[in-house]
Amino acid sequence: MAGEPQADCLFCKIVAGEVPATVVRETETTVAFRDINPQAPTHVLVIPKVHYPDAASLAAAEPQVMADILRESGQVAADDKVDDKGYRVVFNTGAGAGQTVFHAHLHVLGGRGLNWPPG
Ligand code: D5M
Repeated sequence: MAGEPQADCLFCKIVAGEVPATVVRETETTVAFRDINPQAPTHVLVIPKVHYPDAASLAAAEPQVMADILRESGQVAADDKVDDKGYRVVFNTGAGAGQTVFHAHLHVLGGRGLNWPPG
């Protein structure tokens, strides 16, 4: 059922504590942990505890959780002290945009200069 943990989902396993992760923040609805393959000095993923495959489906079903994720991204940037120089938040959506894990997640990238447009 939508929102329920999926047995084959890596990020559901991180939420459940079945796969280790470097967790930096946790709330009732979200978990934030360091990306295993960082693309910047700060590279943290903020995910909902509930399972939705991408940002749009999460926002449609649970808009408050989406707001929680966005608030948490700001806290991550502040905690890592990258908020003053600028940072980027990204939801890759669909394989064509580079999404590889189909549990919604917001990338928080900072600590270096970031080009626009992204690759
Ligand atoms: O981003 C998926 C991201 O998930 C990618 O940057 C690597 C990261 N990843 C994959 N496995 C792990 C574990 N086990 N811990 C932490 N980070 C992980 P996407 O937008 O789907 O390409």
